[in-house]
Amino acid sequence: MLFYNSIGPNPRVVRMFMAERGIDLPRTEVDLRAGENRRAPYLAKNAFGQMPALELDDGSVIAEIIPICEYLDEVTPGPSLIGATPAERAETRMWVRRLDLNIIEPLANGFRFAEGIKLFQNRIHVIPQAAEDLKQIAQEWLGRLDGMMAGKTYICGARFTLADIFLFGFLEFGEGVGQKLNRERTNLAAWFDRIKARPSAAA
Ligand SMILES: N[C@@H](CCC(=O)N[C@@H](CS)C(=O)NCC(=O)O)C(=O)O
Repeated sequence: MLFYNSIGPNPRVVRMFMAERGIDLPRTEVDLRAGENRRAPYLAKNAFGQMPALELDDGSVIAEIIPICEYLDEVTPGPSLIGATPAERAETRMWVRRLDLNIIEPLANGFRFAEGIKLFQNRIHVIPQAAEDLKQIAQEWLGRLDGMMAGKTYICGARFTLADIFLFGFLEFGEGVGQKLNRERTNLAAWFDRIKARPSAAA
C-alpha cells in the first residue's frame, strides 16, 4: 500500500489513526499548497483532487478519510478502533456522521471561505458571506457536545475510537486558524487535552 500524504487536517487524521493501530506505510508527499493534488498525475489517483488517498497493492485507490481508516482498521490485526460488535461499530459510525455533518464540515468550510480563501477560490465554489455563520454552527454544536460529554471519557463513552481521532484532528486544526476551542466548555477541553496527550498525537 502507498499513502498519499500532505499538510492539512484530513491526512493528519489518518496518520494519527495509523499510529494508534501500529500501521507504518510508505508515503509519497503531495504539495497541496502548489496545487499538485488538483492536476495530473494525482487526479488519476483521486478524481476529486483532495488529500489524502490510499493506493492498494492492486493499484486501486481509496479516498475520503473515514473509508481509508475503516479499510485500514479491517485489514490490520489487533483491537479495532471502530468497534468489536455491530452495536459498537454502529455507535462509532453514528458519532462520526454527527461530527462530520455538524462540526467538521462547517468548521472546514468556515476556514475555506475565509482564512483559506486565497488557496481555495480557484479550486472550489467559495461562499465568503457564509464563513462566519458556518463557524458559528460548528461552535453551537460544540457547545451541545460539551454537555453530552459530561461523565464520558471519549465520544463513545469508555471506548477510544475513530470518532475521537476525527474530531481531535479538526479541533486541533481550528486552534491554528481562528476557531479555537472555548475553554469554558470544560468537558470538551478535558477531552481535548486527554486526546492530545496520546503518543499518536505526535504523528
Ligand atoms: N472529505 C474529504 C476531504 C479532503 C480534504 O478536504 N482534504 C484537504 C486537505 S486537509 C485538501 O485536499 N485540500 C486541498 C484542496 O482541496 O485542493 C476526505 O474525507 O478526505
